[in-house]
Amino acid sequence: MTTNTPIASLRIATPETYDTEALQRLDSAHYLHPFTDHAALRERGARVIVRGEGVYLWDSEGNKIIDGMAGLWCVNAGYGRASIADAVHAQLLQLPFYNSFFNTTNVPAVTLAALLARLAPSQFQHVFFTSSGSEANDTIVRMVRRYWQLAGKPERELIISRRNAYHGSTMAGASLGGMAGMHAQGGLPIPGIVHIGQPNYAEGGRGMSEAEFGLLAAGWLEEKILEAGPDKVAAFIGEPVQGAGGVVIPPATYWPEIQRICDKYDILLVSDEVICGFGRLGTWFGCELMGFQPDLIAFAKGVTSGYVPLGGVLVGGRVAHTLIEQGGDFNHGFTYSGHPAACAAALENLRIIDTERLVERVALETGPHLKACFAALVSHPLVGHAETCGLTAGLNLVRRKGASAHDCEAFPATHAVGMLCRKHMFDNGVIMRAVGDRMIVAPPLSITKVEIDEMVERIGYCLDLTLEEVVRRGWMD
Ligand code: PXG
Repeated sequence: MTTNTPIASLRIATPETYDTEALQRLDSAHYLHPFTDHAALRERGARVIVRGEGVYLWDSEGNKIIDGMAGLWCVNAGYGRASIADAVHAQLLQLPFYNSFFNTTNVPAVTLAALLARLAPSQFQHVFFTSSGSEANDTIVRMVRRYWQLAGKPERELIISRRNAYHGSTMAGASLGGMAGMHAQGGLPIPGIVHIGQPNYAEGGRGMSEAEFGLLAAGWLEEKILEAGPDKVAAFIGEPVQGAGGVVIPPATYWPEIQRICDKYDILLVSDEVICGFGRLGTWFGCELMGFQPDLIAFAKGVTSGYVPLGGVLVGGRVAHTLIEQGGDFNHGFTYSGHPAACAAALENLRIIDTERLVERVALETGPHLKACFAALVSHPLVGHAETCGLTAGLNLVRRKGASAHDCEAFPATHAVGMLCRKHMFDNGVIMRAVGDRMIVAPPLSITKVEIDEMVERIGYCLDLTLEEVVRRGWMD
């Protein structure tokens, strides 16, 4: 169909020339999207997003959408930041690329490394750059194994992660992740990675307090360590709050107990902060809110607000010292490690987050406001329970409400009520993610209280539409 398309016509269309159907045809003919059922997409046609400003997006049909997911948990500073574009532009003119291999460095990478060391908890004085969160987690797998070799314990290779965690889509990232659907498509996880249960109180905490459940769930780590043999275990990895898994917020007792167990068995503790880093939870890093001191931190997304791809690993003193003083060459790296334009974007983005006090605003103003708004949504007949942490929140669509999260009756999974609800949101100008029947948001950190009110009002309206449809289909009385 498109093999004869003239090359000259394949330029980026301007707002005056967007032809949605033509773009959808090209999209369906040539573009394989991530995590997408392409046969279904071909039927519907992809929505073409063409512009962003603040917390709003516009599609090629002129619809204005409030972006409750900050792109994909990443546009922390909001859209349309000319100063980030200017910083990247200036750097591209000055030096678009040079590598950091072979005893070479570049000015933005050095400066960003120093800034990250300043922002991160004090044990982090070193950083390794990648271009994504997946690459950051692959780097972590290689780094912890190298660390234990150098520490004289090469048999410590096993990494413990959690079910329903998301750590990326590369072979190691998908293996660290605990997504059954991903493991089923290609012989994963790779050897040397095992999983324990997630600290999901609504799912597993029936009959106990949150505090008791937190200790129980952390105890699964100790059980797994003892089962594997403590001298075989290299590291434990977890997201402070599980994002893609559905905004799973652990009880306050969980992470301190995980820390105690890792210390007891001398196991490296890794915090995957690809979502929680750079202010999402109201602290610069999620581990600070959750009260633990990791040895390694994976980051990406919010470090540049997604304007340019960048990720990396913050390396704590214990690992850094061993790698630097005893390690010689660490045979690992990417062409784009420390990419000057990506680092320039990060520097300007972090300056914005700092000068606009976005992290404090999440802690003191916007986060508490989102909490109050989601607490109010629980009065809706479809909403069983809702939880928030900083500027991320989730609510569960249920068939019958109960006195607590444990007493609600879920819809059968085959009804896919979450997807139905997501479609109403999509059609009515608000983006919310569905994880099963849990609807989640993580808006830009630049969102105002007034914009939160607008987002929540639209969410309420779409919940009404979903309720009407669910009743019409006879799925609810
Ligand atoms: N760790 C965490 C905690 C993540 O959330 C990654 C690693 C991988 O990062 P990259 O940059 O390689 O994608 C992520 C990514 C979703 C969704 O549906 C979430 C992510 C990616 C795609 C979809 O919520 N998070």
